[in-house]
Amino acid sequence: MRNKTEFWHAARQAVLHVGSRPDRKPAKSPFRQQFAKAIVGRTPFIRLEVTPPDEAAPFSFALANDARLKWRNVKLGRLPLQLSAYRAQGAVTVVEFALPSTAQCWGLGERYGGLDQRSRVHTLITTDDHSHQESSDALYKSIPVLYLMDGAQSHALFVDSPAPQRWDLDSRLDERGSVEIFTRRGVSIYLLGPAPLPQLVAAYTLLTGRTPLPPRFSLGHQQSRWSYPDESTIRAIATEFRNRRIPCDAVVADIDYMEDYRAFTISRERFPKFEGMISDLGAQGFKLIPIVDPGILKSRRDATYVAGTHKDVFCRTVQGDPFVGKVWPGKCCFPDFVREDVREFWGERLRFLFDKGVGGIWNDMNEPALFGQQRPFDPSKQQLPKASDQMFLQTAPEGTVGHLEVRGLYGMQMARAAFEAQLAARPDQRVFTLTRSTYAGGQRYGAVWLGDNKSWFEHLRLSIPMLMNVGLCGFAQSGVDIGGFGENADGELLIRWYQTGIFYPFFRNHCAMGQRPQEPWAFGPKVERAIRKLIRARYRLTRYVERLFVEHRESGAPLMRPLAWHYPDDSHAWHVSDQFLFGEDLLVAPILNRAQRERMVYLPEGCWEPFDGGAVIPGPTQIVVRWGFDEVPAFVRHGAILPLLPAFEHMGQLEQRTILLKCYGQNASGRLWLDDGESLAYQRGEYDDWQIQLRSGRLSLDPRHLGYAKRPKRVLIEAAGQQTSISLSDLATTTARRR
Ligand code: MIG
Repeated sequence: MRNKTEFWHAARQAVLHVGSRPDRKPAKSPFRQQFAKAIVGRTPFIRLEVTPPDEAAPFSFALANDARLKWRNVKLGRLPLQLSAYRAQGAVTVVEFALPSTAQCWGLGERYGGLDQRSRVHTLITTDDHSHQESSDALYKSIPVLYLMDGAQSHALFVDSPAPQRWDLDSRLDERGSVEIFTRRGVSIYLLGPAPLPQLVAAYTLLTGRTPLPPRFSLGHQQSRWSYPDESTIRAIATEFRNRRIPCDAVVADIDYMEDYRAFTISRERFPKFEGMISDLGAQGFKLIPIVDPGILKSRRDATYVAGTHKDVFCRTVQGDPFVGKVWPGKCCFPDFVREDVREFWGERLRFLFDKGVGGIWNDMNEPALFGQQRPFDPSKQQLPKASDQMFLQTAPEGTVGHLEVRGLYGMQMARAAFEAQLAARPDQRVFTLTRSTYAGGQRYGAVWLGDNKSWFEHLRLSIPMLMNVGLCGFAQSGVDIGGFGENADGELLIRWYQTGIFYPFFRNHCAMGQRPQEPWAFGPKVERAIRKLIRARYRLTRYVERLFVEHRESGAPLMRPLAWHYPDDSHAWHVSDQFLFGEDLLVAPILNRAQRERMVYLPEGCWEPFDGGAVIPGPTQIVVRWGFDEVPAFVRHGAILPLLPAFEHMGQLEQRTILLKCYGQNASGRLWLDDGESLAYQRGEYDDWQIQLRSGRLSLDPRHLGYAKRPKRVLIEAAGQQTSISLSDLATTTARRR
């Protein structure tokens, strides 16, 4: 193994319940010794193993690593938060812990609701709930990590099992929490902390992985619709963006590009020149992102079905026949993505699309969703059925198991197949994949969106805490459908949604079949003007967005952060979930209600300047702010230096745009990251990382790393209203000479 990162990749594969059963000789395993050292950083943690019932081993034991980084056994019952775990009747493992009244419950993946998940029962089982609202419970993802936020006593609890789980977070108001895991396999339980939130997230993402730097185009605006029905519509949409000078980097092809919705086919009638269309779009600065669903039509005339049958890739029932379920193409079979050979098979099929030049892959329906069978198991009513009574069987590394045992992995392993296939097809290029369903660690394989929201202000409001929680669970590139998927948007909603959405890490407008169109121009010139200005603001911030993804890679930090991430000592900040920080420097506080023109904004300590300019406001304070339709509803922190770009229309134009380093306040610092935005050369050191300082009017630029051959010659600096131009190439030469 070449370096630490690679070691981590290998370590994770073994640790996550993707496969390995907990091994029972931890102290002697050299791997685990290393593991303890690597993860601990500054964060203490405990790992608890519950072994499968059929094993003669003690049913559970706990391990902790102490200051000397040695594993030792700890007595159950003396763990922090009174953590304990045991096997209950039937196929249930139970984890119990104390939930002090002062603790908030953040994270837990994709939950419908605010930041704090406390005082309710949460079911984790991947579910296609296409009409979610307040009484919804399980959604598309299963990400079993909870942050118990309680000041200096904050912890993270990660229950590593892709089987269905039920988390009771003090629903009886008795200050107890519990997790029931419906499984006959083992479970690994990690308790990280006590530590501050950023440190907990750093440790959790060391354990489960981080999102690699995304390709630059995928930081831009994407336009989607179920469905743009044919080639000429897609071409027209792209041209419309360019004619109207509204920035956009990708158009999405939903299920209608295929022949009868069959994966790895293209409709001859509606997309006769699919490849030509993609290359023409490319010339205009657009990528095409096609959808790929897991269900393969059970038919002798379907090449994927034939090849898949030959290679035995489909999940089988206990009778030994391939399982058949209904989805878009009709009666379908489902690849067993937990198997590596099946992921490879899928990767070979995907080549068909990569060869045609698609910009990435959008994975949908991978809970897996089945028509008429949205939820195969309800843990509030049932016991885990015997493997033979589950819908179908799958192949875990230790052998055949019931589908429910590994259901949480289905979407993640499908996205992994797409991620790895794209990397193989285009070695050295960054990968874009988007998935609806996923599990803990799925952040390694790209972006997520939160499924079928509605064109409601309610869903705009909730996107903020929901995406913050998903981000705390490690998913850096996340977003919701801007404008809302179901129901009809209108001009005001769309504007307000873009005012928030320009700060979603994954930035896509998408709309359902049968709904009123909601492209940026759909509601007349006034709405279009406002949205154009907003999208441009996102593009002006691209260099900053890139820096935030670099930060995520270094520390696991999400892009959308709760205020308490940076202001942990501010007790008010702990309770704000209708505002967020976009990195450390931007505080976003958009309008989230119909017909509202003003809102209360909480500004923590420091000085804050409106992004579009205006009077500086000292915090901490609560103020009323009026946001016009075309205003960027954000404040910049004094002390920041933002890398800004002049407006442009697609990422292919970024390199030619002069960077303006805008200093906010007398003393400020910033960071400028430069690389090609497309390849993996940054992993070989081909990037620049500049540290910028402004101290009482004196400015300095110091390269922490110099490796990008195509660095721009000059950058502009703006401090105290004055602009000066600085030669980066001269600075780079002198630094190189000094070294
Ligand atoms: O049964 O592909 O969440 O984004 O447009 C619906 C059609 C299937 C659900 C996805 C949505 C997508 C739609 N899909």
